[in-house]
Amino acid sequence: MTRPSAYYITTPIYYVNDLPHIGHAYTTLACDVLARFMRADGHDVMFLTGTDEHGQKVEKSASAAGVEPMAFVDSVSERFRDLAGVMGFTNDDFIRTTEPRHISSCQEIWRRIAANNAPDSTESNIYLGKYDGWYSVRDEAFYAESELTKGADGVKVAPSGAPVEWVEEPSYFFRLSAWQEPLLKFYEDNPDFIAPDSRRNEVISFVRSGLLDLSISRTSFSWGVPVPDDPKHIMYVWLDALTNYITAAGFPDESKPSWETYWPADLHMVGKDIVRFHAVYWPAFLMAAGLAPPKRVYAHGWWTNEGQKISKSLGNVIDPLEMVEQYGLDAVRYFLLREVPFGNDGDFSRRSMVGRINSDLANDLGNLAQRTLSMIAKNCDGQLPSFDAATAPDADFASRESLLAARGLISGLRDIMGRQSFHEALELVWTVVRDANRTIDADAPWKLRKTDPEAMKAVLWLQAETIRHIAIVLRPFMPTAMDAMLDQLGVGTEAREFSCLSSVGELTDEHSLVPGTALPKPSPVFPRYVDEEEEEGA
Ligand code: ME8
Repeated sequence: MTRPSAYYITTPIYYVNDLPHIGHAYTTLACDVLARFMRADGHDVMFLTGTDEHGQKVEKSASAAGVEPMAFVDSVSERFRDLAGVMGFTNDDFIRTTEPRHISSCQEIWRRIAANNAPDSTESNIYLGKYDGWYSVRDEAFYAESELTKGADGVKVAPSGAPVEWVEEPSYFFRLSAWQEPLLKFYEDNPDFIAPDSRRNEVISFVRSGLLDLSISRTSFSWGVPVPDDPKHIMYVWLDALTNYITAAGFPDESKPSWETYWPADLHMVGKDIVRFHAVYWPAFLMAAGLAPPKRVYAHGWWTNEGQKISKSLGNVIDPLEMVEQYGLDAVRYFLLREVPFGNDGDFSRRSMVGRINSDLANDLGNLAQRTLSMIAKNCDGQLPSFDAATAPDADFASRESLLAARGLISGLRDIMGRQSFHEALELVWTVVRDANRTIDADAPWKLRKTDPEAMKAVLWLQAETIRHIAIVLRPFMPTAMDAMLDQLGVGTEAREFSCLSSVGELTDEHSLVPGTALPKPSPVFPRYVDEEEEEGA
């Protein structure tokens, strides 16, 4: 069955024992903006996030806190639900890997993987063996000797810098080595599966270099999902965690409408550090279980803070709540997706944040809306001015060009958002914002006020209609501020979806602003940010 309108997007599920930081906020924000964009464009969206609550790391943290693991995860997973409130996230589900629905899903995927033979083999995908090797609890990952280096104090460390320990225990293995060729064929057949290209190349060369079988169970601790029929073994936390994406779609009950509608997922958004798990292990597990792999994995870059790596030990972790309190939610959402080309690493600095607020938001967009709205309030009795496309001497107005450009935005944005190129989407909208500021200067309605009031009204209407288009396409990025702008334009809440935009070359249609509509008193949506530290220094 085709499902043209469904769109299933996921964030990674976050390790429950860390405090939410800018990295978590960033991944989920990107998904939230895309989910809002797709909903506004008429898609049936399922947006999932949640917490990763099993594994040795969590068991250790609970024991350090002197509580049972379940009590520990119950209290700390709350912090990630709170983050959604702080950041304005609109996830449709929040999955916890300790939920019964997930335990049965994990055990079923295991059974199916085990029931099938590895490609070109008469042996099952899963076999019992013994793991002798290095393991990092912090990364919850196994490493080959060749991947390790000596850390500062001479002990061996993983590429992530995390310490490793030697593990020897009975373990079930997944015959990953047999999936090397099917994976390479899958990447070739699905060129959009991994993005951006740099990550795709990295993954393909990793797989080409040869895959080792993967240990997928542990016996030295118990906080996890028991392996079916052998509960001394706990499923490897990454097999457990990755399975969350199908649990939330209804697996193992494949008769559920949600399964039919949403699986395979359209997009797993992840950070670059966990691309291997999502683009190598996960499609191999799914194919081994006879299930379809997701359509796309996008691995974004990492943030540094004022040029420094963010880490607890450096004490420079950025708390999303503090950022929002200081700069405002819409500005933070805008900054994170505008400042850095999505996919690249980026640096957070106070200076660049304030720069974006004052130049892009206050000067460009805020000013554009404020100029038009305050002129309408003063000179048109607070009502949307009249405009008649048939009779207005529109050919004379530069402002009609910016309206036509604003009406063309959505088709460009659809393509750009389909590639998750968030910064490019914002740059495109800002070409129109800047253009509209230029055209209002060129038309100078403040001069027309005396010489030709009808022409002034036509210019103000054209500008107001341009702002309506801009505000509607920017709502996924800055929902609160754009709703405030649309309120000031008298646009009803039912008229803010993309179906109320038009990409055709006409100036008016049935969705256009209605002359005569009474408008509320305007107030600036983006005030300038006055940096107290700089003020004091000045
Ligand atoms: O990896 N900049 O959970 P996690 C940008 N439980 N992104 C960052 C970042 C930074 N400085 N620091 C972290 C896990 N991230 C697993 C996922 S999914 C089946 C299981 C990103 O809490 C990082 O890249 O460590 C990852 O996408 C997420 O935040 C961290 O998740």
